[in-house]
Amino acid sequence: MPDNPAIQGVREAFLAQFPAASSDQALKALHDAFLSRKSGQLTALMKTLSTLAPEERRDFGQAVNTLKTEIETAIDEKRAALEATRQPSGGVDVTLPGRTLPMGRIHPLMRVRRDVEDIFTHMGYEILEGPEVEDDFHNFEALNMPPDHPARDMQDTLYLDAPVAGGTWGAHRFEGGQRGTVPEAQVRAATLLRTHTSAMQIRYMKTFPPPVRIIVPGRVYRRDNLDRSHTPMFQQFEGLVVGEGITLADLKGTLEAMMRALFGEGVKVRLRPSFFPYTEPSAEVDVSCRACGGSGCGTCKQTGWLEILGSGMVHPAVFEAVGYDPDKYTGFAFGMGMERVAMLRYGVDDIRLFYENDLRFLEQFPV
Ligand code: 2NM
Repeated sequence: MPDNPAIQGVREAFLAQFPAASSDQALKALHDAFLSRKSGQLTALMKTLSTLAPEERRDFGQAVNTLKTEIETAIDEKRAALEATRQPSGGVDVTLPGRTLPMGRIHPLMRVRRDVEDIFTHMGYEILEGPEVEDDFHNFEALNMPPDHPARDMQDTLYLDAPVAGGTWGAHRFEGGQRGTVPEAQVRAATLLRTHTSAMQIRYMKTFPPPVRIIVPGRVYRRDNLDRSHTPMFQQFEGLVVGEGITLADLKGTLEAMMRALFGEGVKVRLRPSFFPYTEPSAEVDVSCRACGGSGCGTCKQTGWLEILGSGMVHPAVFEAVGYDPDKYTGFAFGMGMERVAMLRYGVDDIRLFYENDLRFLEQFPV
């Protein structure tokens, strides 16, 4: 009876389909096609038993059962083999090497900022930030810039609530208005985006007595259009030291220490006389050009020097505005743009690159 053509037919049909069944679903489908109670081919064969002569039934039944066992065993074994290749944690092969994720980097401006903060922390300074939205007193008035000072011009400062629409006050802008037409009370009530972090230094001096040793890093805003050397928002740090007997020599020594730490031991520093309303005397500070070593090149416009910051001895009027005794205390201050330092350090010739977040730019800096 093993040679029964009906049984042989079903067996061959199974053997033809079995090799292609290589998933749990395919094996289940195969099992159902041959063995399911309702529609399995083998079940159908079994149902023909009653149509056979009684003496044929035993052999036929045995042969069908043998095939049934063969099919079940084949399916079970393949299922077990599939299971064995599967990994324990839901199909994840934990022994495979991991995919490399792109590595984040420190932004060049933050690199500069951290370096400056380190330098001054080691010299005993406090690092603090302040509000970016300021008022007229802290940003201008207390810094010896009275209401008619040109730096308050609406051309330069981003006001959040301009005293008069169109801006008729300030030194240079007269849109149908007339200089000085805005009452001083309104000027003093203005809110604005700080144009320098000195505003926070005023807050600090109003709150704490000398001695003062602080660095204020942070975002500042100016009404500038974008070009390769201007952005309407940039970042600076300003330093302030106040005490008894602080001199210009202290300023110079501090600046030299900072420049050596930022640009290397060999850097030369020079002070040039300048003017700021909040310092007297005031000095602009140059460092020797690293691109040419001081002999003159395109970077330093053939001068051998690069302007890096502004500084000076704090003006007595500033001390008076914050309630410090100008006869007792002296101090120095400086202000420097983070972008400028980063551009010189890394040879970047367009400030906008720092704010575009183009990975092709950012990926060039160390992790
Ligand atoms: C500069 C240049 C010179 C400065 C002055 C003060 C304060 F609060 F003491 F008056 N803070 N920062 C200062 C002085 C800033 O930036 C170019």
